[in-house]
Amino acid sequence: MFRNLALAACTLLLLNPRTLGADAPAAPAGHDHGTPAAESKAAEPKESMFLSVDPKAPKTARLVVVSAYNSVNYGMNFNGFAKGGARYTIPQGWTVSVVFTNNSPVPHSAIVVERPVVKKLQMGEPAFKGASTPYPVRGTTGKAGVPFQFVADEAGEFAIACGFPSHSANGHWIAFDVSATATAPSLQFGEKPAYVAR
Ligand SMILES: [Cu+2]
Repeated sequence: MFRNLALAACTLLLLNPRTLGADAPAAPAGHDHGTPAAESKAAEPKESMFLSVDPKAPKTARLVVVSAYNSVNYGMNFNGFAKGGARYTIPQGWTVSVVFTNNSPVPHSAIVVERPVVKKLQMGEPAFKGASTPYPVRGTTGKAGVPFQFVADEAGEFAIACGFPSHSANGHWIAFDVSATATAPSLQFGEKPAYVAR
């Protein structure tokens, strides 16, 4: 019964995330946004959980990207951040090896796009060859890790966005910069100093 309620709430969320407010059926008290209870137990995100350097492969950054990590932005977050609130910076030319998981029964995905694309309803093709989960429009559910890898061969301001239609426009994206001058990958949460992986 409870599970059905939670799924019904998620369906509502899919249809119109912005209208889901404090009166959402599955919204726990004391949170800013409604969310299924199962999503609200996540530990405080720590940068080192989501970024490391591969000790065996040269110039390879390993990213852990978790969709619906917690209840932030109705679960439409990566690693607990939405609307560009977290920022990866990768040195140009490095290989980026991502493992994507989705904590929610709502389908989500991850696709690297140029920053202005996040405002669109559809994400189109990834900015780098291979830089998305399979079928980013359809999305995936389930906590099994989905790996993908690409070479960040062009400097610029990009984003890791959800490819499910309208999610990114509703904030389901974080910043992803490729830097011609950085010498090590880093991850910044909000206004905190960036965590540099070595
Ligand atoms: Cu999404």
